[in-house]
Amino acid sequence: MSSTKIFSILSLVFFITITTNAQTPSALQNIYGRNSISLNGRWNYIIDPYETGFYDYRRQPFDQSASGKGGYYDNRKQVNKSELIEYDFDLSPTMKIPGDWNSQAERLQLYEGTVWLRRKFVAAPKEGKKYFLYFGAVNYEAQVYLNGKKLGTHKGGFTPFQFEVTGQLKQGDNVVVVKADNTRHADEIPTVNTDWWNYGGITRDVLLVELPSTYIADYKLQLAKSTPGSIQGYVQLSAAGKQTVTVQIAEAGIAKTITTDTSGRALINFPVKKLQYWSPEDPKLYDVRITGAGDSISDRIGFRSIDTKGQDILLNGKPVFLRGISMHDENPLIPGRLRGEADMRMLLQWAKELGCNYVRLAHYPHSEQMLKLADEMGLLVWAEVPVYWTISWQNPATYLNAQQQLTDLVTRDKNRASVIVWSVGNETPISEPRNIFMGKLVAHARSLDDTRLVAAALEVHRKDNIIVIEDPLGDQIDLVSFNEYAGWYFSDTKGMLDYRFDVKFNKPVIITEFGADALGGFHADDATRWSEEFQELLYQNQFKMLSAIPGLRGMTPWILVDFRSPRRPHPVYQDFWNRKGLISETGKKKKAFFTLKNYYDRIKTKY
Ligand code: GCB
Repeated sequence: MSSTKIFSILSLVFFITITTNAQTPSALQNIYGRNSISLNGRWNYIIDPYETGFYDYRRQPFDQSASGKGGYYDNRKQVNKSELIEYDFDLSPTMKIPGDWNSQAERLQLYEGTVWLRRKFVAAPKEGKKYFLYFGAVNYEAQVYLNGKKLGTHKGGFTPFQFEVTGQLKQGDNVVVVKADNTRHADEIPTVNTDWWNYGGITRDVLLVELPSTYIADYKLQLAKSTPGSIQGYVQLSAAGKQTVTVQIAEAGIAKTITTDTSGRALINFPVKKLQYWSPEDPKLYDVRITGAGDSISDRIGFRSIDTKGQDILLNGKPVFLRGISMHDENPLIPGRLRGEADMRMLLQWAKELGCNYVRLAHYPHSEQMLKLADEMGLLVWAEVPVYWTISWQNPATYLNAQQQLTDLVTRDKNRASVIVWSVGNETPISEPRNIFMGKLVAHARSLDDTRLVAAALEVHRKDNIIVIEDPLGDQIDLVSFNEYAGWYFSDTKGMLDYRFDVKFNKPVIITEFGADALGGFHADDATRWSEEFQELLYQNQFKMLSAIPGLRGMTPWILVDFRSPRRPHPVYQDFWNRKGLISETGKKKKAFFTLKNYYDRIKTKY
């Protein structure tokens, strides 16, 4: 029986994701709270630039032929010596999963296209249980096959997905094959043009997850925005019909039994008298346990409120200044995508050393563990979808793709206290079709979650020496949040001080980016581009400029660490690195790191 049939109509309604062959749910809530076996480790791979393992020589997909056979997913081995098979996974090299492919073989460094990845594993499926094959992220398109049968397709390089494999999973030996394709396309999200490395492959965890026949598919518990005296949300079971569910937060004295409605959903609305609110200074997490319908799951959830009032951002009702830094999901020391908790901790620890209480996780969803770590370490988070620069605003499929990625992000991270902002995009140029597209995304984010702020990193315009923020999207979002590169992309470190800001909205102002490239260890006078001194002076002058904005409530300068970018070819200063990091590619702090740290130390006492 196919996974499509196994899913009830109900779960289809709730969890439609971007697939072609199968409808599969958005990520199950709290995947790391589940019984699972890890399929991480070494996977054999075959580079397939012409997609020979997917199409026959008439360019017809093998998996759509009458037999469904012929592709590399058959995982064939020569059994007699006259047999012609032009691939062999067993004899092919291996790479580490999770891990992008670019960082694991020289000939893959700049590769864009298809790579086949295969992992053999042993399973012992039990009667009455359900099984899911889960991927934390595959960039960009994944076609997944289990034991030679196609499970489905997923698009989107930074969001999780899974396929139900109950009935297809065998006792004993199993084999999973993934065709990962990171080819860029104009109509996709992101589009062809970005300022980051297009790392391909299975970049996050792969898990085989075991669940009871009816399971807790999703839940949300958050401090209500309008009535902070209560915890609100829901528990969603995988099956329709009335069942009782118990929610316990022992430390807060909460133990409630609620009943699901005919759709399997039970609403939560618990008044709370005494709660220790989560904040960067005191990142208190409560143990939460949900039990019902033969399933149970534990989580650690923090409770806090976030709101705006005039030009203030209120955290737990009190004004807060967001001392932030932007970061990519990249470890410069590999260099490649973050591969586990140690890599994540390293980045967030650097942010803490800078004196941050806030991070911008640019420009796409970072991993689920990263958000859990931010919860634990007390860092507020701006979370974003890769609606970046100029995408196909008028293509309905592109919009649906963006909306799905936003849904998957919010679905996954809605219980994380650290997340205070959903960002629907970055530097998207004003036009009527774009305004409609972005406006719909803002409304969608609000419809999914009314407990957080919604924003986007806007562009600025210059009129003489005035930097104007007048993007009409500013009316719809909660923050006046914009990127501004005075001193780098326009003007220089002296001339930038002549600029003033004209902010057209009476909302909290957040500078989502400013910065300058500096090659770590290159020292010169402060008028010399690429020098640490230039970058340092630019930061100092930015602080002067920004202090003139009355509603300034935070910033996330660009960026914590140098990162790889195909757009940066200068042979001496760049070598395919964007050098705007405050920390170099070798992990060494540049002068501007301390400039920003001093500034944050100074203003810390004000808020
Ligand atoms: C930006 C983009 C960011 C780039 C940065 C730069 O405005 O949002 O993705 O990397 O500028 O360095 O130019």
